[in-house]
Formats: sequence, structure tokens, C-alpha cells
Amino acid sequence: MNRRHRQSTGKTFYKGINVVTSRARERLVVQAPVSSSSGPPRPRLSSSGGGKGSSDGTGRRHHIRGLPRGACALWVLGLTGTASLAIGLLLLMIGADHRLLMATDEVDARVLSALPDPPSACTSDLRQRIAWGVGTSAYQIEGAWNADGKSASIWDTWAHSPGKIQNGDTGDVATDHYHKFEEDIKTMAALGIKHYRMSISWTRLMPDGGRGTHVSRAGVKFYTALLAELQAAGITPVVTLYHWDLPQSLQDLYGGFMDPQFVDDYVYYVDAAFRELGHLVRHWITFNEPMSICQLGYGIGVFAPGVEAGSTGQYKCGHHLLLAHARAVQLYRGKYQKEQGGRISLTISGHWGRPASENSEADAKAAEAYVEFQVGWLADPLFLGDYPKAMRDTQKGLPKFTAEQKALVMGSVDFLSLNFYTAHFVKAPPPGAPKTQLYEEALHDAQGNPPGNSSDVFWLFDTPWAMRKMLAWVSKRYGRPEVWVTENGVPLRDEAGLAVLDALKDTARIEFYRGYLDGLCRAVRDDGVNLSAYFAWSLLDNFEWTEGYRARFGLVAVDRRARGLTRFPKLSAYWLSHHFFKHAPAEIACLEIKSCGGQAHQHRRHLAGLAAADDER
Ligand code: GBH
Repeated sequence: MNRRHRQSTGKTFYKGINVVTSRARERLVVQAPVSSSSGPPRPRLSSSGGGKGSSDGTGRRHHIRGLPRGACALWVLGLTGTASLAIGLLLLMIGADHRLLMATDEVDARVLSALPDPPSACTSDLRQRIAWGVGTSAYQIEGAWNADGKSASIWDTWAHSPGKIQNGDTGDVATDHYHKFEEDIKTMAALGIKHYRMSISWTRLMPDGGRGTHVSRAGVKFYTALLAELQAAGITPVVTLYHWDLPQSLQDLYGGFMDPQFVDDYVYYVDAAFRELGHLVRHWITFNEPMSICQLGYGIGVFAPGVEAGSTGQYKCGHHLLLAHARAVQLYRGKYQKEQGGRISLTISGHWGRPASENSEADAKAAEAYVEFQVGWLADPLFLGDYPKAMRDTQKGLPKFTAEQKALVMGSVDFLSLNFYTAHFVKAPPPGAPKTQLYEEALHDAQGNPPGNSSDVFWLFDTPWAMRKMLAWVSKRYGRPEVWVTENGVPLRDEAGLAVLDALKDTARIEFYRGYLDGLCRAVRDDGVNLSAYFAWSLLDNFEWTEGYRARFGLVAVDRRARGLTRFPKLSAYWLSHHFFKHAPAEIACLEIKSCGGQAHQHRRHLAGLAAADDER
């Protein structure tokens, strides 16, 4: 048992970085947890199949595979015959005549009433105060990788290198959003979506990448058309300036994020974005997930650009990234914010850490360190002025901020943006581990149980309770700042193998969102988390990085077998639409003005003061 367990935890301490590696993933996927003493095997979060369900103790049900498919929607939803007939009819209509979409208003009332209720903690009042939206990123959806003067990013290069992406997939065409954005905006509008998080491709806007190079008119034209179309549809964009697609030229020139020169090139690029597109954007994100960029890209090298520089590489990358972020914010606040009236942040990611043994003090301590090493690493400098003490004390490769840099970085976000997906188990480091290692990450507890039902990617488990814990953690640590959840979603187990029309019956995805949103609403209601916005990931089934098109996070399916990449909304899209998107306010506003995050609030007051002084003149 011991040996098997060690293998199946799949945790590897890699060049000083605590990660579950993709090599470990191979093992994890083939070795489903074998429960020895801990009762029945746990059901998996599955997209089809059907028949008997089981309860996992949260009162939420999941179906077990092996029984005929048709019964599944019926069982999971507990539908009346008429209602399930109505859903069947809806799916048939969507499929049969290739109608792209029915607006929620057009969907049979019986279908909507047959869908599960929203979680009870998400009262109607709460749902009307929070901005609910969806997210995407440029490389994952746009395609047109070399159209109209766009140059290669590190992900173009990575995807074009044999063996890097499952099935040899690339983002060359992706969902062809570059040519289909009008249709996608119609889809969003029909679903009542009012908030949309997207990203700009650096190499489309500025093909030569660095300082002094030209802005592509074709790039400006595309994003202007897209943003104007969103505005016309009443959809508020939240624009990420960097979602992993660094110009290849900057990687070649000086190693990208590893060189301090990166800071000036990034600032030059965002200046162009603010100048050219800022009149259409009120919400900016400088970087998406430094953790993924720096650990996976420059630490262990499993994501583009594939640099294996260990923890030293990871921390150096993060340091330059934070400085680039802070300089970009300084530029925005000094040159654009007053006129354009927008706000800006940096998107942080991290898994929640659940002590592998509930009663172990050492595991609890390790779990706390686990969250600090992901979220605290980036968020502490932004809110508290330096890296977490636990990191400064133990991580040799961690750069130091000068006093001037600290002042620049601290307070450089107008709200806290967090992507949240899952919890992992965490244990105290094994005896004899180096002093630099404060925790050990594991995908199973001592009994071989995962932290929640599995999904179609090895790292994501259905752990709805962790949403509330993570939100409460950041809220407490950073003094109740305004928080946005900028990503959350799931690819359903075995969804990858389904024909598009079968994939539309994604009742298990509804249950996933139902659980996480329950946790989120409780965090607001019971823990006083000042949450203003939530974005489901993702609008479309899209290019899921090294997974290629296999893992499907979309609310809307994309038929990759049909030429034309036809879009079909899944049931979960209708559920979110009916209960959330349609209730969202048009503006993203902090829930409780009196506690609207120190920085943002002070800054707005400052701006208001400036404006008043202006008026008097
Ligand atoms: C986010 O990453 C991204 O922002 C988004 O683009 C993406 O589509 C979405 O979530 C879903 O993945 O062990 O090497 O395979 C989430 C963070 C980073 C977590 C990659 C899983 C797997 C690393 N993810 N990680 S590896």
C-alpha cells in the first residue's frame, strides 16, 4: 500500500519547486486512486452516462457511468417527464437545423423551470449586485495566428514544436474567433451576458514586440471592432494585457521574463494598448497568473517558453513581472486613468491547500505555507509591500525589493483578481527534506481519496467548499479588499470523447457551478468578503494549452469536426444565463462602498478630488 500510495500521490520536488509535474500526471491518470480501507470508490464527475447517482456528503449528486445515457439528465435533475421532453426538444432544435443559439427568452419555460434552482445562499438581491460574466484568452480562441502581420508568440512556437501539445493540436485556427467575433458577441448577448473577460494578443497589436517598434494598424482595427461591437451589445469588457503569449522575438533577444529589460518593453506595449484602445475599456488586467507564467514557463519548463531554471528562474521571472506590472499601473494612473476612468489589477491564481490529515498540526502548517507560496508570493507585495516572510526566510533565489520598488509595487492594484479552480491535499515535508521545502503537495489523502470528484484534467477536483475558504483567506489577509473571481470552471470527466450534441447535456457542469457559487455567495453573506465580480471559464470550448482541444471548459461547445466550427450552447450556459448573467448589474461596482479596498477607494477619492479641483478652475 505504501509504495502504491507514494506513486499515486505524484508529488515531485523539482529543483526546489513544489509541484505536481506533468510526468507525475501520466502516472496519476492511469492510476486511479485505489481505496483500501476507506469505503466505496468515489463517483467521478462525469458528463454522460447515467442511472443511479450517489451523494458525496455535500448533498450534491453525481452519476456513475455504465448505465444507459438517456436516463441521466432525467435522474440528475429529477425532472418531470414533460420537462425532460422539453429539454430533449431544445437540444434537438439546437442541433437539427444548426441554429447557433436560442436566446434564453426563446427557450421553453418548461426547460428553464426544469433546471436546478440557484444555490439558496445566492439570493436574488445578491445576484443583482454582483457582475457575473465569462472569460476567454486570445491564444485560446482567436486563431489567425499569422494573419494581417501578426508575428509568432512563444505559444505559437511551442505549439508548432512536435510533442509539446496533446494530439499535436495548435492554436493556429483555435475557435477562429478572429473571424467569428461578431457571432460570438451575438451568442453572449443572447445569453444575457453583460461582462466579458478577454485578452489582447501582444504580437497582433505590436508584431515586433519591443521598445520603439510600430503598432499594427490591423491589430488596432481588429480590437477596436471587437470592443465596439461589445459596447453596442451592452457587454462590458475586462481586458487582460498578457495571457501568456509573449512575443517570440523578446524571448530570443534576451530570454523574456528572465531579463529586467522585459519591464521597459512591456510598459512600451501597454502604453500603446491604453492609448489605442483605452477609450473602449474601463477594466484592465496586466498579467494573467504569474504562477503559471513563471513556474511552468521558466521554472519547470512544461509551458512555453520551456525554460527549466528551477525556483531561481521562477522567482526571477516573478520579480520582473511584478515590476513590469507596477510600472504599467503607474503609467496608467499617471497618464490615462483620469481621462479614461478605468481601473486596473493583476490576476493571481492558486489552489487551496487541504491538510492531508485533518488532525495533524504539521499538515495544517504546511497547507498554510502552500497557499502563501502561491497567492502570497504575488499578492503580499501588492497589498503588504513584500514577499511573505516564510518565503524570504527560506527561498534563496528570491530577489529582494529595494525601498523604491516596494513603494512602487505596494498598492498597485485597484482590486484583487483571483482565478480559482480547486483544492489539493498538502502534507508536512518528509523527514530529511531540504530546508527550502515547507510542504508536500498530494492528489490523494492517506486513504487514497482525492480531494473531490475528478474532472477531465488531472489537477482539477470538484471541491466547492474550497471556494469559500480561499475567498475568506484572501479577504482576511489583505484587509477586506474588493475581490473579483476572474476564472472558475471545469472540463467534465470523459467529455472529450463525446459528440457535440451529447456534450450539450452537461448537467454535471451545472452541479459544479452550483456548488462553487454556493461557496462564493456564502463567503459574501457570511464571511463579509467584498466580492464584486465573477467570471465563468470559459465562454467556448477552446485550446486548453498543453491539453490541446481535449479538455473542454466551455459553456458553449464548438464542433471541431464540422468545418465552420459551429457553436452550440450547453445546458450549463442556459442555467447560468437564467439565474446569473441576466441578473448582473450593468456596471461592476464594489459591494460595500465603505470598505471598498483601501487602495482603490482612496484612489477613487483622490480622483474625485482632482475632478472637483478641476471643476473649480
Ligand atoms: C487557467 O490556468 C488559465 O488562466 C486559463 O487560460 C486556462 O484555460 C484555465 O485556467 C484552465 O486550465 O502540471 O504542467 O500540467 C489555471 C492554472 C495552470 C492549473 C496549469 C493547472 C497544469 C500544469 N493551471 N496547471 S502541468
